[in-house]
Amino acid sequence: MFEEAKKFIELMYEECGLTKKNARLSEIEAEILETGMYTHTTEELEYGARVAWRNSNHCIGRLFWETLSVRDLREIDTPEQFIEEIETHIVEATNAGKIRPMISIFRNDFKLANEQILRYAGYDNKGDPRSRETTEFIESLGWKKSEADFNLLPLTFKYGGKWHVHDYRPDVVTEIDIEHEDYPKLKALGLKWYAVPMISNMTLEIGGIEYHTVPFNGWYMETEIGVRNFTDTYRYNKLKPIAEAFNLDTKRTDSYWRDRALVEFNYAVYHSYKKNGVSMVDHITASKQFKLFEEKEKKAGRKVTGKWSWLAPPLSPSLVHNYHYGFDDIENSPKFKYSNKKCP
Ligand code: HEM
Ligand code: NRG
Repeated sequence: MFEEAKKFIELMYEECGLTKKNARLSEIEAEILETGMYTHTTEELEYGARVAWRNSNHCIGRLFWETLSVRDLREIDTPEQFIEEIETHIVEATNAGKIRPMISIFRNDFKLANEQILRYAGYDNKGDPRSRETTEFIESLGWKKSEADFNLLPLTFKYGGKWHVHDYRPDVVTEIDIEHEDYPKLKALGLKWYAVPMISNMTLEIGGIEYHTVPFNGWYMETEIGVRNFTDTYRYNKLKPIAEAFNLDTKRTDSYWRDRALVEFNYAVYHSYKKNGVSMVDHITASKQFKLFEEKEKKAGRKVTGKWSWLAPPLSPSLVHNYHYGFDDIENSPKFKYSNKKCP
């Protein structure tokens, strides 16, 4: 534990130009000797979370790592406060559309069942197939809605040996209808998505300490919704009705209906968010921002790590620089990692 703590403290004090490093290390060593654990200061938590984002090999949005707002909520110790703080996070991160990257750090005593704080339920023939297992679990706790494509799953967490299920106050959540100005038939499909992607099933590791309850968010890149969530055959699987809404000939592969529908649909997703004043980045801009991140990191004397298959956007990948070379997928700490528990 002390070795991990030392590596982190050395990194932070070096990068931030802080003094009195040895005093802090002695303090940490004494606490570990006495209790087997040590406690991060709020500043350490803040820097650790930001660097964990900087080290996220799957993330194309890392240029903005220093702007992450960190909410130190380790003192929260009732389910009511937990619910309140999650709803406050959603509202403050949404920021009336101008999304703020944010993370809330809670005690490990709170255990979330949600993969993301906002997600749609999944049923055999409706909704998001990715959420089927979680939906079944939440229903086993007594939550029930009539089956539909876009039922928001409730906040579901264990605390004090008991599961708690909370439907968000409706005014907390922003959702966007997907439409296209030239094809009214697209809007008629009734597709919508929530504004803020907020991952809630990953573990944040800083200096040897693991935080399991750390929901974090940025904003969406349009392909996450337009290429993957609505188009993957094992997700909403909507490419064909979308192509029909665009009047494309879906009977012939050589009409290029799949590719043409995909491009036009991603345009629709992007502009629907913008029309509603909600932050979103297109894949070309995101890649340019990632290039700036690579340049900035190089100047700072650091090596950018990454995973090519996650960083190449799933729409027109060869149009962006990072398609054309690889990255080392080495994991540095602090970092976000998959929680080894299967939710719930
Ligand atoms: C993954 C974009 C903010 C940490 C991703 C992915 C994209 C992305 C496109 C790949 C997702 C996928 O294919 O499913 C962005 C954008 C952001 C942003 C546009 C805007 C600010 C953040 C923030 C954090 C973060 C604030 C953490 C503090 C991660 C992590 C992953 C990831 C850990 C990997 C998730 C996984 O492996 O399942 N990001 N991100 N990102 N991002 Fe970001
Ligand atoms: N693809 C997932 C979200 C993963 C994380 N993406 C972000 N993260 N943009 C989806 O729901 O489509 N973020 O923190 O902004």
